[in-house]
Amino acid sequence: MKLALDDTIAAIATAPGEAGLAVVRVSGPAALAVADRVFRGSAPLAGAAPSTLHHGWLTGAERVDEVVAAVFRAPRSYTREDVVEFSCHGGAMPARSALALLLAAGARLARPGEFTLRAFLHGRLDLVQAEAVAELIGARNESMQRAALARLGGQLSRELRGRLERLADLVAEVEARVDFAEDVGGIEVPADVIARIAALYGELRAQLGGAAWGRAMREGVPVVIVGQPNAGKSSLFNRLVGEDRAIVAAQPGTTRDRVSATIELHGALFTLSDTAGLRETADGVEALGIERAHAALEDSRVVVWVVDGSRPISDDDRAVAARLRGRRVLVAINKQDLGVVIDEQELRALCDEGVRVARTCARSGAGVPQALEDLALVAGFEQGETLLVERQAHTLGVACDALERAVRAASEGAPGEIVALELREGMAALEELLGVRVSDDLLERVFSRFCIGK
Ligand SMILES: Nc1nc2c(ncn2[C@@H]2O[C@H](COP(=O)(O)OP(=O)(O)OP(=O)(O)O)[C@@H](O)[C@H]2O)c(=O)[nH]1
Ligand SMILES: [Mg+2]
Repeated sequence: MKLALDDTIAAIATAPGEAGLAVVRVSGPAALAVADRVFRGSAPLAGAAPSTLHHGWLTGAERVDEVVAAVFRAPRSYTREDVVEFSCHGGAMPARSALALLLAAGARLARPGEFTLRAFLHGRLDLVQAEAVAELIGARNESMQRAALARLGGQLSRELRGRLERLADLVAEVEARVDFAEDVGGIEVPADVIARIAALYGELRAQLGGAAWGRAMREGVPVVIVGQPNAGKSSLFNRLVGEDRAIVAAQPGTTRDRVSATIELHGALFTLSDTAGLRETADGVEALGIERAHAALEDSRVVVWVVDGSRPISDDDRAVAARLRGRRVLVAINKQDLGVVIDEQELRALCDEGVRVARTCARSGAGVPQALEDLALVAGFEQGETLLVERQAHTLGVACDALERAVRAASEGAPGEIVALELREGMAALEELLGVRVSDDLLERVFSRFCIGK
């Protein structure tokens, strides 16, 4: 990608099709001059005050549209360059004719994402924020929208910049010891510096943990339904997903395979999986199903644990509870219609703090709407949870691995030079993540995902 900033670019910024308006955008040093070649209003736009609107006509050999021109002057514009945005009539022709006029008047057709690229090159956005623009445009549910807006607002960038600064300090400290080895007592990395590297490493790892969550949000947060045979898992699964997908039968050990369905709750996607009841069994096929249930449990941070409320807690229940530690759990006390004998206090005590309890009758559907609300809360994206797009997760992973190697080397008493090398690699990755230092290739990859006109 040629990173020229000296030419003036133009593109249609709105989606094609019949609509009230279509917007054509011009940005660059000659934006006002180019616009004035085709715009006929009460006065030339070159003399317009910053951030003002002007009515007029776009005119070539003949008039092509009646428009409103919005004038933004550098640096107070999306790209930090002079920008004119023409609001044309919507539909197939007006914007296309307007664009043709602007190109004939000296603008170049913008490449996908080139307006945002310019905002990045002029320092208005870092790379994480620029990616958030694409994420926002592509957001398909409220959670994705919220996450993209948080990143656009710079939340993740600030965190990452803080960590990059701390890493730079650590590099400086380790290297200073190498440079003045005699003065500061040896070239090994002292324990307090190792501890600080390890702490930073831990934070980056935790942040990386959010990456899987980000992917899940686009594809569906995995939620596994577990419990003992016959507790009513399949019945509840069918109720939660709103259709009869899983086989329900009075006989324990009915479900063998994992059955999944995706639902939307408060704008986020959840992929629910019904699984085989967990118990010791001599039946080979059932045992395979139970293995699958365990595997599903491994993949899911969110669990719905279904218990039969009409029976007291059994040792098998306690065994299930032990497997749920560290996960977000919604306990569904099912079969409410049969009379509840289970000890809810004890049930809660078997779980981590923060567990939610729902009361359901999967047979009639009673309590299911509330269970869905509870599920959304249990699975809820915590504030401040970092959601990363693939590139960010990958680059953060590179930084993590480098810091992990640095901690290991330093702990084993490796010379400071070696530790510094690893730290520098981590720094380079964080810089790439933020776009402090990036190759043209990377920019090409990031911005080619954008639509034209953004
Ligand atoms: N009375 C009553 N019966 C229920 C309720 N939920 C499920 N059942 C019944 O309990 C039996 C087992 O239900 P399933 O949904 O197949 O239970 P499961 O947990 O999937 O069982 P496995 O697949 O064998 O592990 C069936 O006869 C259901 O009709 C409920 O809320 N009340
Ligand atoms: Mg079942």
